[in-house]
Amino acid sequence: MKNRSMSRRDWMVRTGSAVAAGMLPPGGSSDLFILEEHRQQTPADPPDPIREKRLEWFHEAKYGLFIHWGLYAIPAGQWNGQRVPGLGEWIMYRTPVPVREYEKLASRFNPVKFNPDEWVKLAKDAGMKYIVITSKHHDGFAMFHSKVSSYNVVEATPFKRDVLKELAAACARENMRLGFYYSQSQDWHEPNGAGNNWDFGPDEKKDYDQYLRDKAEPQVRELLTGYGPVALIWFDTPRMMTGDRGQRFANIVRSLQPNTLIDGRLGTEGDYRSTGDNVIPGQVQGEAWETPATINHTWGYRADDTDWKAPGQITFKLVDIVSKGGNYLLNIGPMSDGVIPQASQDILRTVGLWLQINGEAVYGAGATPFGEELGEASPRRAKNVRGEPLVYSQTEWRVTAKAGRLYFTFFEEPRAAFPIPAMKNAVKRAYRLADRAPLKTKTENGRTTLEMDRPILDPMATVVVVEFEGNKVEPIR
Ligand code: H79
Repeated sequence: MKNRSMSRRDWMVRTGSAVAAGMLPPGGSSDLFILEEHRQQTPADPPDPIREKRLEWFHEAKYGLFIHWGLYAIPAGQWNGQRVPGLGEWIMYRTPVPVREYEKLASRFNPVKFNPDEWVKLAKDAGMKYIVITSKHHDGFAMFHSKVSSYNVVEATPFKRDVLKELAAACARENMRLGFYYSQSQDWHEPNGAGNNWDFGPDEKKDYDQYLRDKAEPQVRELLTGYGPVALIWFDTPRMMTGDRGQRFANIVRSLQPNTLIDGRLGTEGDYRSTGDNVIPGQVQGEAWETPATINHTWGYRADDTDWKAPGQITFKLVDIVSKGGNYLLNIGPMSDGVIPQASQDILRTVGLWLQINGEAVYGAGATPFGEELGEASPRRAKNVRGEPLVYSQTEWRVTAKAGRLYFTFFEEPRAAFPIPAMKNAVKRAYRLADRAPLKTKTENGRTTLEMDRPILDPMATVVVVEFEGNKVEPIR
């Protein structure tokens, strides 16, 4: 967007005082920024049957664990005793730290408490169906044993262990799908990678293809050959991905592992649309999509960011996203000793307990056939910060759907007689998902209402299953 030329302050002023007053993370409102490079590439229309096949597991999975782990976990938001605001993994850029200085972190990276089996167990307990971990973030440091750059976890650290290889083995043991985040454009360690203008001058003068040919492309090849089946390559910030550069990466992925998904930030067409960081669309989206999101405000660990989202908020976001046809890729930032902050573990496990009981409403569930529950469009056609029609969102309840079934998830006490949105299909029966307790229904003039017990069963969210005639709802608008 045009905001790149806008200062952070201007941007906040333009987005209104609510943001400035209430929503500021400790390091500034960085996770509200949407940059030009996050503009999305939407998959081709009409749908490609090979892509649809590749996406089957993704549609079923709905909920994944994002892990941002790298050298930036050592400074954890502070450089030489000074707090550096913003995203933890951006500390090299924001300080800025010269490459020769930042590199020294590698000699201190020794996460002796790293236990990949525990990480996978956490994802499982949380009810997450895939993991995506940073193989190389913008700082250029590879968390795997790369032959094309010795700036990697095996050769440059006292730890000397291939983190990705060990995590891949743990995932294989537990049948957990594993994908890799790879920063294809920004690489602040390389003279010809994008982003580092403090050591290497402006990007415009760089021999970008030298970096791509000698590091980024061979590293993506390594990830797709040495680590078993790769569920997904998660590219990010597609700067300078002009000409055939994006396609060159796509060709590498497709030729080595044709089933591997490509996210929406390669710079050329991927398999699904990635929203901006922490952005959840207001309406049902027609194609496959995913929201990458933080559990606090940073991605990479920051010692001072303890502003965690509550389990109830995460549950709402998950069901909200599923009801709009998307996936939720929720991030945690492990510390430099290999431990995942306890608070984030507890939050994930609390949501996991809810999913153990109510997961049927989430996994493999499709979008709402209605939409009235999502909110109302601004009557005066106001636009949001992204220039899309502004929706005044409603958060009381959401609907997800499977063949012959609707799942109404209530986040607040529903009206005593809750009217099911108008549809042609007759209601067969309704029951609470948690304990299968039947609900009374009343049908008048073809419109069915649910008689709900009060208080509703689960203070976090209660799911009511409505079985109807036929497979697919035909709403009456
Ligand atoms: O990996 C995570 C982020 O590091 C990455 N995407 C997610 C998944 C990301 N790359 N770029 N951005 C997010 C946008 C970054 C914006 C900011 Fe900044 C970084 C705002 C403050 C620091 C750029 C630099 C804009 C102002 C300073």
